[in-house]
Amino acid sequence: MAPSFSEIVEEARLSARALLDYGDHFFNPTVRLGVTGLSRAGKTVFITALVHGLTRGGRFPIFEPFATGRIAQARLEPQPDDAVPRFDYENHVHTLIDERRWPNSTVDISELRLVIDYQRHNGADRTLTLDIVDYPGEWLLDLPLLNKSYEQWSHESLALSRERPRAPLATAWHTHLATLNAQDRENEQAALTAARLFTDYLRACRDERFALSLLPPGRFLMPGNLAGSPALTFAPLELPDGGLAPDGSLWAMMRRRYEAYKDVVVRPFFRDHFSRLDRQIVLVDALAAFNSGPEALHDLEAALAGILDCFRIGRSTLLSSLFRPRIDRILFAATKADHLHHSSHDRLEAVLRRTVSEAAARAEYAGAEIDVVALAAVRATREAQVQRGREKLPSILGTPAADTAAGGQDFDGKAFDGKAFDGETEVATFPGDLPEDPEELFRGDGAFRGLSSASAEKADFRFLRFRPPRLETDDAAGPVLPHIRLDRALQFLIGDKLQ
Ligand SMILES: Nc1nc2c(ncn2[C@@H]2O[C@H](COP(=O)(O)OP(=O)(O)OP(=O)(O)O)[C@@H](O)[C@H]2O)c(=O)[nH]1
Ligand SMILES: [Mg+2]
Repeated sequence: MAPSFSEIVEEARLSARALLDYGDHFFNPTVRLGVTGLSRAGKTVFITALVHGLTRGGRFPIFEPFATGRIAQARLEPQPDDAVPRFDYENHVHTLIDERRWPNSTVDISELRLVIDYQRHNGADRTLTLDIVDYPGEWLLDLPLLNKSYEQWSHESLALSRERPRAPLATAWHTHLATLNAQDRENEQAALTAARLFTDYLRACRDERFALSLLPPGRFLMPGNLAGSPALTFAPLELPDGGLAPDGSLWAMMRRRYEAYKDVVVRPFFRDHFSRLDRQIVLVDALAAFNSGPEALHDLEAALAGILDCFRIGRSTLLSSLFRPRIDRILFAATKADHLHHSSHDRLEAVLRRTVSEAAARAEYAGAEIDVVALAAVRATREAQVQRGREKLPSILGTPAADTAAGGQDFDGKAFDGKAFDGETEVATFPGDLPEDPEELFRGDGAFRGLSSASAEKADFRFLRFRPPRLETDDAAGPVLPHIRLDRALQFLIGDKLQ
């Protein structure tokens, strides 16, 4: 298909930007690191811990330039993009360390510049600028819309909403949909109601119990300053196969708005942010998906395939042979691994590896180097062996937050449900073992049950929400945040740039 005018203009702008960035790059090597993940995946905590560790001297034995003392210092500097909010680092550190609370949810893109002074292996002093860009994974999952017509998207979204476990959550929206005829005259009230019910359905899918991942358009759940605008007031319709939208019809109206969504939301994101990244870490809350059960895991798999597809889409656009999106390394990280005993970390990694590799194969992905890690940016727990009868159980100790609602089990097998935590007392929990064979998690035959298919007491895996750890403060430079494998992530993401 010949590229449309707007696509050509877009490409021209992209290439001008790439040249500009390239010039900059030459004198002052810069790595733009994208940090993304669906909402609550752990982006804010990850960036805060990473910057804290690099600037305050964290314990990073596997991050070679740091461990061998070649990094002289890392400091924050004003960021390059004036129109992007600054990542609120100082506040997040204060919340995490002084208040022992997790930072509040963030819904927008933000940026932070870190400058690293280091010594090359050959002894020369150099500087690497690391621009960290935090953006919602939901925006990334919107990119495939660029290649989809309204009709395609509508058809796919409807089909998905008729499958389990989504179908029961879509009842109200489907009922309204049945009263609409796509060929009728356009009608603002019908569009408003459809968009509202469709959004309610998306929100229900994201609910903790279901933890579904694949929910475009992303801005419906985080509208920001676009709330209520026509670009966000559309929904899928039941459409006849083939045929064209009659002028002035509801169908034409929905289609126009879908295209507007792509123009005002998706394209600018691609142009201004995505296409400029060099490296990418995708944070995945795989534990929340386990907690919900196999359907959530399959959904996550589809979302990861969608994400990998984005990197491919980026590479196959018109000018990509000249100005390829630069991402050459992608790290998929399962976050919050501190909810598991270390004996299960390798299993967590294996599950993610399986999920990503199937997704990569389906997306026929060949391009950037991909790796997988199970990590905890901030380790909120310690480990212990707890004797139960004759058995020694590999357990974790932590302080559950006072508002913890998720189910759990103590050592008498009693459910934690309904038990109030005071937010101060440490408890030992046995979160459940991940199965040795990752396939068990994906099978829907009840081999492994999550919360959406079993009550909290019957579910095979459940976790509590722990408060951030209490830290030793006898160190003159201030406390250091404990972590799990954050250094391995750093080594993969920027280790080669600090040779
Ligand atoms: N135990 C533990 N919990 C974590 C860790 N990282 C994140 N969490 C939990 O996950 C929640 C979400 O983390 P955030 O970093 O705010 O996630 P986010 O991706 O920035 O979320 P949004 O801004 O809402 O999109 C936190 O409130 C914590 O409860 C971690 O390393 N360990
Ligand atoms: Mg956040």
